[in-house]
Amino acid sequence: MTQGYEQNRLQEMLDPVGRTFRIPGRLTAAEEIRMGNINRTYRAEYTDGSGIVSVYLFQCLNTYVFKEPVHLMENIEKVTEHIRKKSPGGPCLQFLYSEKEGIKKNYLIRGEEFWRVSNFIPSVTMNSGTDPEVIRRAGQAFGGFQQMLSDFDASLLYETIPDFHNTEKRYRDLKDAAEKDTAGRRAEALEELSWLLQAEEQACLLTRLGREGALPLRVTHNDTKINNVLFDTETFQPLTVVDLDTVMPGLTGSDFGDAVRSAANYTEEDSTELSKTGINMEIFRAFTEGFLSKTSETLTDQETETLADACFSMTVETAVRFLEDYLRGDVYFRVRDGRHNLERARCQIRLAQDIREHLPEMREIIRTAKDHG
Ligand code: GN1
Ligand code: MG
Repeated sequence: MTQGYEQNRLQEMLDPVGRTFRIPGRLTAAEEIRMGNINRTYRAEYTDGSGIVSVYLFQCLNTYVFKEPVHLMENIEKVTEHIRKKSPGGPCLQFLYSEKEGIKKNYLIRGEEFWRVSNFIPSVTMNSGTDPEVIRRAGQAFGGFQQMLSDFDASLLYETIPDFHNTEKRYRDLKDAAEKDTAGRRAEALEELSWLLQAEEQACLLTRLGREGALPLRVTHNDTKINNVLFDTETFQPLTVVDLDTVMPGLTGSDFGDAVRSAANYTEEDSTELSKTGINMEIFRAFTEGFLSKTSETLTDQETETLADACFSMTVETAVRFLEDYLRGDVYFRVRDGRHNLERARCQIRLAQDIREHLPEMREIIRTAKDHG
């Protein structure tokens, strides 16, 4: 495919969306941002009559994953408004509105597609293998995010994906997928299945404690992959936390564990170099100190004591989800090829094994950080 052809295709797709949101000027450049495993994201440049360029972020939501996108957008509107009040002047995603016959909407439904458009925040994102100081700031950003939402009324939020971090339910789904074996892939995944099954009880600890009421329900982000923090391109200071599609009532440990799983792995989450995969304790320490510097005063003892276990839970849960999707024939996550979900699952299993060996050391780091937080 030539570049010109690709440009035309993107512009033809985005132009009518931009017009609905009454973006001034002409669409002069567009590119897909290949980040995120669920939605499709594009960067679009508009040029006005005097040559001034403005940049926007277009997203086409995955409505297989998000069944009620209108409710999801209502959630985001409420949450971003709350955050804007708490940190006025800080950069924040702001969605554009269309207006038809007096009705304002921050989305556009076009055939099967669900679109939204926001301002584009010039920034960089991090993956694993980043400088610990930058990761410490990411910990502060996610901890601060949770802190800002601590007085947000959870009953105002629609549950965009029910049971999202219910590890027990994730296991039931995995077993169902393995039993049905619709894609005929089970034989390829026997070793992974058997490892995950022996880890089940330990992995479900967080969910069980939540279910029993031993851990408080808070308003959490629920998708704290490290690349969901935007950093300033020069100073590497965090600008804002993005990807608010799954902000829902949840457990602190889910946010902490998911962030550790993505930031403190020596490799990317889908690496096939499994001998290198494992938990980088220097990064873990930095993230923990950053996160607890913002949250330690509000966390209960039980929450703090289970943060290390939460890293194990979230890593295993992610492996369970990748393997389930592999067995179902790649219906949920975007994949590079037919092995991708299996490779992702293997990498998360390897990381979980390494986390299990480091749990005592991780607990000690959390204790020390809490005392100094
Ligand atoms: C998905 O699209 P992205 O990368 O933000 C997924 C997360 C997983 C992650 C694994 C709504 O997030 O839960 O941890 O992939 N988001 C959803 O890479 O399922
Ligand atoms: Mg996401």
